[in-house]
Amino acid sequence: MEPTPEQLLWMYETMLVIREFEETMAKVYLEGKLPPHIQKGLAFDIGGGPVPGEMHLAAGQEPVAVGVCAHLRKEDTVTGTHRPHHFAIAKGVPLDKMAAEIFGKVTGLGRGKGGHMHLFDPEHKFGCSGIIAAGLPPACGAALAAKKRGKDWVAVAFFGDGAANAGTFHESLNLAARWQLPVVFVCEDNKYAISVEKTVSTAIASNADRAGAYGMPGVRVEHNDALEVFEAAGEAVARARRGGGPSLIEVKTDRYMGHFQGDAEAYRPKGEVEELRRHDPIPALAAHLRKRNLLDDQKDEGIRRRAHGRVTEAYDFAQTSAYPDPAEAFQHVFVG
Ligand SMILES: Cc1ncc(C[n+]2csc(CCOP(=O)(O)OP(=O)(O)O)c2C)c(N)n1
Repeated sequence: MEPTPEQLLWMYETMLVIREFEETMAKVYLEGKLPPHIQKGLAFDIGGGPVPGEMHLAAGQEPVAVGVCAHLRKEDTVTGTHRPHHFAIAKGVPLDKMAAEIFGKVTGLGRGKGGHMHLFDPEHKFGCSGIIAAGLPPACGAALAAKKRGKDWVAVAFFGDGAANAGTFHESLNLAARWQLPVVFVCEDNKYAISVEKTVSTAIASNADRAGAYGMPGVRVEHNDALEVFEAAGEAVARARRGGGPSLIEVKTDRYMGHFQGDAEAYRPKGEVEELRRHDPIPALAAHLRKRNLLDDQKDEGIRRRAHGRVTEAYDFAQTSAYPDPAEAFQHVFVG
């Protein structure tokens, strides 16, 4: 399936937005976490600064999000992971409300109570969780609801290679296949689960091979390339939409940053990130667009300026928004 010019340009701009969102966050996140704490003997104060708590960024993994979401509509559901920004952006979650949520502001998606791992947007049908593999069962639920209501909506569950060894992965695949649910399972193989290499934790090389055990098609995309992901996802989404049931895609992708910001990354072979960045999927897609005469210097400049403007506006909105009133601390939350 060939992407249309609109889909190609959308994927390119969305990858630029994601990359800039993540690189900006990497900088802002460090505010208040390094000196003077270092002088006080604390190496890294994870509770300090405007974005307290852990931060998992997805720079490098953009092709997975855009290659799949290019096929989705607003009515389709997406569940993400603890590393969720690229999925949310590609699904169309408003950037300003997402940024505000990450900064803990009252204008955020969850009025500042969820933070970066818990972005929920019912309007754009997006949710995610800090619990590994927790997104697969709700994606099956959304797919079951669509099927029962006679809609051609699909659900996509994104998860990591580490999550593919969790029980809910196997339970969800079995249920989705048994009930022929319109769901697409998409595994991001970025080589690591925190510091543990996939080769150490997983008995087989490709999680796509596990699909056969549940009677569904499985495809592995070998390159971190938006066009390759687009092609594999196109078939899987179309199959789900026409009532052909679930499928599983595993994409070989690259995490450019630490598992979390502040990760010393001692487990990485020396020079690994530099080598990965030599195959950056964003210039690769730009080159493809130029070859197809869809991009020249002037157009590229315009797209980059617009992407930069969208990210800057979102951060401005988040940083200038108010914190929630402490009086509403127990509103909208589960209190046991
Ligand atoms: C149920 C559960 N177990 C353990 C953790 C701790 N944990 C957070 S991230 C992570 C690794 C996830 O690896 P992977 O699924 O490959 O995703 P990636 O971080 O590579 O995107 C673990 C074990 C958790 N959040 N939830």
